[in-house]
Amino acid sequence: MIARLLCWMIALTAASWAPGALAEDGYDLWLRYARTDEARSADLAAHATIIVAPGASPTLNVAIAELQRGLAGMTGVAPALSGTMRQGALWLATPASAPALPGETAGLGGEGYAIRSIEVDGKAVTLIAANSDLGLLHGACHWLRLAQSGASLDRLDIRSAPKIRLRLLNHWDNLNGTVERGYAGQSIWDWWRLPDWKAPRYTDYARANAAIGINGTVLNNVNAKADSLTAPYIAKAAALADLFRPYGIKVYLSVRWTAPMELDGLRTADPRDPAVAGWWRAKADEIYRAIPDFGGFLVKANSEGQPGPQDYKRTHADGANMLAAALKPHGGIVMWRAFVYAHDNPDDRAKQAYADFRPLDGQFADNVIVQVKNGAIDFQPREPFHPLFGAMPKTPLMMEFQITKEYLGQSTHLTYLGPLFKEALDSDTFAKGAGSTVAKVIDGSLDGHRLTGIAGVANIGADRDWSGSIFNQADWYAFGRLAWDTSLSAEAIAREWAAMTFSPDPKVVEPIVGMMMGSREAAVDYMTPLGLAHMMDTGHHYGPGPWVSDLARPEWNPVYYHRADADGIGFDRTDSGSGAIGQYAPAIATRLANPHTTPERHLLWFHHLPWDYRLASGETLWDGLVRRYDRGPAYVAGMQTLWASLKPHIDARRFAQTEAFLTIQHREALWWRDASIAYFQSLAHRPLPAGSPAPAHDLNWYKTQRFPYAPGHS
Ligand code: BDP
Repeated sequence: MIARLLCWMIALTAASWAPGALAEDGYDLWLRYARTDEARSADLAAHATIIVAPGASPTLNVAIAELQRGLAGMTGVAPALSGTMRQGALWLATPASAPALPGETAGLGGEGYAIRSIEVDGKAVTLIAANSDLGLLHGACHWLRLAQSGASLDRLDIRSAPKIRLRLLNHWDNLNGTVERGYAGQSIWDWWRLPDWKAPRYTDYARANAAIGINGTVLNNVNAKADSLTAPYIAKAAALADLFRPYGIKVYLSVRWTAPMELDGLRTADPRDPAVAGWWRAKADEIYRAIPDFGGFLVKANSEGQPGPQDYKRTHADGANMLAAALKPHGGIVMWRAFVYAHDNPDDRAKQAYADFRPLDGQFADNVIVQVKNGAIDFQPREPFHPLFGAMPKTPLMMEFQITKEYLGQSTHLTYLGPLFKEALDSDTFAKGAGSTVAKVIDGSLDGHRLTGIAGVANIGADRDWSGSIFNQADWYAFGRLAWDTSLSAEAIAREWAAMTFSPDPKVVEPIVGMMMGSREAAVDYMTPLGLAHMMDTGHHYGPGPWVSDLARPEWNPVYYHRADADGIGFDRTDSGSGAIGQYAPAIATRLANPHTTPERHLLWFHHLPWDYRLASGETLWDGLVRRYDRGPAYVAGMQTLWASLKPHIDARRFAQTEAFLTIQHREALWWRDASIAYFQSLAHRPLPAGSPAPAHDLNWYKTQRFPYAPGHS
């Protein structure tokens, strides 16, 4: 018996040291701190003393721990803590710990930092200065980012402070462990075993988010269950809040409008009813007793069947303000979503949020912020910016991006979202003349708002690599980096991420950045070129379904969006159509009224055009459409070739995952192309342009594909 046990032990020991047992699995995200070469190691080791004042706070402790972990990982030697200056040291200081700090921290606010190479007592040191320990944590993370990505650590002179106050993840996680539109496994929150079992992963989640400046997290799905407001679930949220607090991350909850009726039998959820307002006040008091720094509520009301104040003939403002009053004494806020469209409203879906919300401008309480998706429909591969941006100057508007790729290839397609986020942020609303960008609307500078925010629907799940694929991590990373600083370029962010995720070697970074930068455009090409939208199949939104026309509500059907027939294709949003163009500022509307002055990337979003309409290239709309459908899979094939060339430089496990996923992506890109062309050709009755291959199957084959178990649809 003992001999057998010994055999097992030997076998197990051998297995755990077998090659590959320590393979990279993506868990470490941008906090890998991989061992550097000797020269760089020596460079980094010169900084192996951390100077801090005694009596560190929990936040300063996590900053120190991160620096120690990072330096130990990169150099093999754990840095020492010291109270006195040493050559090369990293000096972490706030005005409270170092009163002589000469004006270093002015203008950095509560979260910003400065990193400067200075001399103190004849010794060269790197000063990380901030007004708070949280600023020091962010500064330490910035320094570690430089260290990991091979950047020079000399002559540093960096100042950085976020312009946007709330930088939040929105988890669409359900209490039963599923995730709506989640493609990375079950929910990261083990609601059942919380609050007793606090998985170590929660702390790593906080580290990863703090490193990119995320400062809040909405824990549950916007399609909320009232149960998340019961005492046991408040205690679970409180346990997470306790873990996240040292990292400067606040917890928020999505709330269900009818919670007072469902949980406590109130006869109404009318926001003007004193009993309803009283219920929410008491609920807010209860939450703040458990979570003193609770952030506030996120609300999806009167949208896609969710209840809301309109059920009682009240407005969104009435509803938001009632909740805001309950949170106000505690300093909490309400994020009220503008993602609304009603089953009994026959108007163009793209117009409905504007129609509902714009008249309410100026009516929201000062602790309400209206959360608007980047486009007017729904997180499509490409949408023009939402016309509400720039149209509600008296109301703070918060951006909502979708990091999880519901409409961009879900778990397996490599479609880097940095360029999509940037395109939206850089869009010019012309609200106050040229230069009134969406970024300036949401950072408050255009209209002088102090309550400002940006949210990303998280792509995080229980998968070991957090996001379902290594490359999906880049979207989480890019969201955080842009939330902190909207002026960063998508390419610079991709470069940082690739260096930290794989290697700072340009032989690795450059091809990877090359792959990433065109990848979202490629998805637009094979899914929804030239301004098409919502071509996805029913329910799961996985794969093409441009023919779908049998769903209960018109705007759930792809045919509603493309309106293709024998004569042409596209949604007429000019004055002769739905008139949606009129929701934009006149400078934009005038350009969009004419197809020839409409950017081709949005052409069919705004215009219904004949198949023989001439594009700028001189080719017909039909030929141009097909050419784009061809271009998408070709780009993916190019990514496959580039990735294959990287094999000698990438660890086996992560190489294999990406290789397999690119194979899936290529197959599915062809499927998208073929199905879309087969369908549109059945209407347009035109031959494919020379060199463009016929679809692999007939239209009926594509129509009969079924995917009842596609993930993400809860
Ligand atoms: C859509 C999703 C749906 C969400 C909705 C929302 O398909 O699952 O509930 O957005 O944002 O994109 O509320």
